[in-house]
Amino acid sequence: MVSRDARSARSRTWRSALAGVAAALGGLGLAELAAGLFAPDAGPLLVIGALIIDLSPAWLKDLVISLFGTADKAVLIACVGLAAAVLAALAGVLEHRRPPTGRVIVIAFGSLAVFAAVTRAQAGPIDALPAVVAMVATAVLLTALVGLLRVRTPRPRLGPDPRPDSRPDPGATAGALDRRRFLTWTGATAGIGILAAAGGQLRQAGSRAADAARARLTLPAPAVPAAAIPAGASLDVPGVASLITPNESFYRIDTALQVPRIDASQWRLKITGLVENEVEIDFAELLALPLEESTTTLACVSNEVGGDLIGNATWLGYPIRKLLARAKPTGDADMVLSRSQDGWTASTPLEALTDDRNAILAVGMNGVALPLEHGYPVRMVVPGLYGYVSATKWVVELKVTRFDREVAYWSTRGWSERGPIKLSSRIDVPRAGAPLSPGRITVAGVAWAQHTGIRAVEVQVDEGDWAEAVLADAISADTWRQWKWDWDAPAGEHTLRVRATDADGLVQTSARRPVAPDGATGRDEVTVRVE
Ligand SMILES: Nc1nc2c(c(=O)[nH]1)N[C@H]1C(S)=C(S)[C@@H](COP(=O)(O)O)O[C@H]1N2
Ligand SMILES: [Mo]
Repeated sequence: MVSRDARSARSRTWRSALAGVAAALGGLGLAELAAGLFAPDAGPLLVIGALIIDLSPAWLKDLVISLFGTADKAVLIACVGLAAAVLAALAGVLEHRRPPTGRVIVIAFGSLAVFAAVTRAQAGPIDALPAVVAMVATAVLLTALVGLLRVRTPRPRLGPDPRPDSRPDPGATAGALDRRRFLTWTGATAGIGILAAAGGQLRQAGSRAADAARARLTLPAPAVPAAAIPAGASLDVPGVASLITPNESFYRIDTALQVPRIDASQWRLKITGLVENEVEIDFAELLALPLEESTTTLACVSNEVGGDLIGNATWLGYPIRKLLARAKPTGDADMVLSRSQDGWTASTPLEALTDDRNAILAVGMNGVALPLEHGYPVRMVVPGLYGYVSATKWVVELKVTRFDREVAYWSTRGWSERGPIKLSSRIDVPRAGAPLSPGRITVAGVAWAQHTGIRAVEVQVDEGDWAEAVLADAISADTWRQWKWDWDAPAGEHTLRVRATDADGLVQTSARRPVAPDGATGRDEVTVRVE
């Protein structure tokens, strides 16, 4: 005969295994939700699956593909899920018998998932979030559910039972109550996990739909093509930033923890505020307008002297001044507060959007629809102004207003209300620390003074005289310009400095100022050893 103690021990083993599985369902479900919201494609099962793919030998991959064909990924995820369930059950049992062994298992495998998430190609720090959620939530739920197995279980009675036999056994009643409580909480945990996972999946399906819609979009041909880029605009010096920055390597700066995924067919832009007519335009209407192409260099106010928060692209869009002309700003207006779908705002002088500069509502970047992270479906591009006061991505509203009435996102956080881009220049080659031998060395880089243009660039070695660099042909005043200078380098340690002069004759200052509140100043320099 099996003793009552042995039976209850066995049932508690089953229940602790169940607790482990439910805790993992809860934790992984919440992780899927986090992935759906903040880090698509970084769900813990998925990243572990990807890690396994990376680590498996070619023959195994071939075998799996030959066995399961295109279902190979689904099979892999199912296997990872099954393994996770077995591990979770084991963690439940061990957490019950030898706490905190179960939690240790959860933390160990959670750490593996975090590792898998952040070591993927193109992974950002946010991609660790789902795995961290899975680890922490599973550990907490496991502790709580296994804890329910311990409370108020009948205590072993020492000595003779003083109660008369006729009384109901309070231990047994409490046991039934505890069991019900345990099952309720376990079921609830598993249920929440499943719901959260479903929510995450829906959310990911939504973002994939936005990706797919963007990929399908064919942009109209420009009514006004960009001025041809002169052959002499690139000096073809290896190591100098390419004249046009590829979309993949274009710097990205924004406050969006999660890139807004806008359904372009739902997108509308409203022009509101101090206008005679409110104007509203949808995406199809915008694309039907005569679009213009222009090449403009965008820069971030946080770009340090010599930094790389700057890029040059050919944009396709519609002049904002033409839309504003329809809206007819009233005489007292002096600013446009542009707002993105996620609430971020920028304050742009009305004049910069109505003068002859090519301020546009852009839909295309280097021949393709705007990448999601660069503002799909529509963003602003305004030559001559830092991004934080002009380049609103995912833009949905232009509110015509006054600087003394509204303050934009960064202007309430220590940055200036106005942000014209400062004249600057950068040395791209030689790089600090590169091995150099005496003789001819090409010093080269880029210089920019958007909307004014560059007239000259000079280079100085140590404290010597400034020497005039060769300038590449300009694309326009709105783009950076390459420069180079051939240096007959003597052995020793040397410091190279650069300074630009803009088309108005202003010489780049040597006074070093930090990026806040309105852009860094100073001169880029690089120290090299020639030997
Ligand atoms: N919606 C939104 N637009 C934004 C920002 C932002 O945080 N949110 N950042 C701005 C800043 S500070 C810069 S420098 C540019 C950068 O544009 P990019 O990421 O396409 O290079 O976008 C601007 N537009
Ligand atoms: Mo910026």
